[in-house]
Amino acid sequence: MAAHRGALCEVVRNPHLGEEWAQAIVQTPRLVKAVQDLIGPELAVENTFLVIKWPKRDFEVPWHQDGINDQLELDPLRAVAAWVALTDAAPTTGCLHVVPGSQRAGYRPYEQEAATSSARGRGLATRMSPETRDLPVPVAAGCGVLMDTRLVHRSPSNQSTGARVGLNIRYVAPGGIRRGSAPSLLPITGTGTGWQFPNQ
Ligand SMILES: O=C(O)CCC(=O)C(=O)O
Repeated sequence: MAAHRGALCEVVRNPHLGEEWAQAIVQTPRLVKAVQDLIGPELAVENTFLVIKWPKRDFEVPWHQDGINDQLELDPLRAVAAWVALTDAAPTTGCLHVVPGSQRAGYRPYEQEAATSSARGRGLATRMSPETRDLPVPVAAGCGVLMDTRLVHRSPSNQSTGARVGLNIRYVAPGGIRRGSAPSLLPITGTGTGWQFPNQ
C-alpha cells in the first residue's frame, strides 16, 4: 500500500499474477467453495483489479457489467464476479452500488467513458437512465460479495478520511469465456486445461 500511496495509484491490474497477498485471496478456501457452488468444481481466475479510492478524491467507477467489454464476454452461467473488501466499504467510503435484478435483462450496450469523466477504473460504461435506483452494498473489511456477471453496478467517490480498497475477481469455469482471450488466466482448481477458447 505504501508504494501505491506514494504514487496515489488507483487501479492495479491483475495483482493475482505477481503479488502473494492477491494469490492468497483468490485461493481462499471459503471463497473458492462459494464460487464452486455456483459454477462448478473447476475454476480459474480470469482477471483481477485492485481499486484504491484515496480519501476525498474524485474517483467514480461508472455503471458497468463485469462480464462484458470490448475484448471479452463471459458466459454468466459459467463465470462469477467477486468483490472483496480489504478495508471497510460503506456508502460514505465509496462502496459498490448495484441495480437489483438488472442481471435479468442480460448484457447491455456499453461505451468508452467520456474523456471528461472522473471515472478512471475500467474505461467502459453502461448507459443507464438518470432515474435508475440503486442499492448501496456496504461490506466489512475481509468480507466480500459474489455477483452475476450481468449485474449492473458502480461505485461513487470516497468521501471519508481513509482509503477504501477492494479487489475485484472474475472467476470462470471451463467454457466460461465466450469471446476474447484471457492472458491473465490463473487456474485455481481442476486440470488447468480447457479454459481458453473453449467454444471456439
Ligand atoms: O472497487 C470499486 O469501487 C469498483 C470495482 C468494480 O466495480 C469492478 O472492478 O468491477
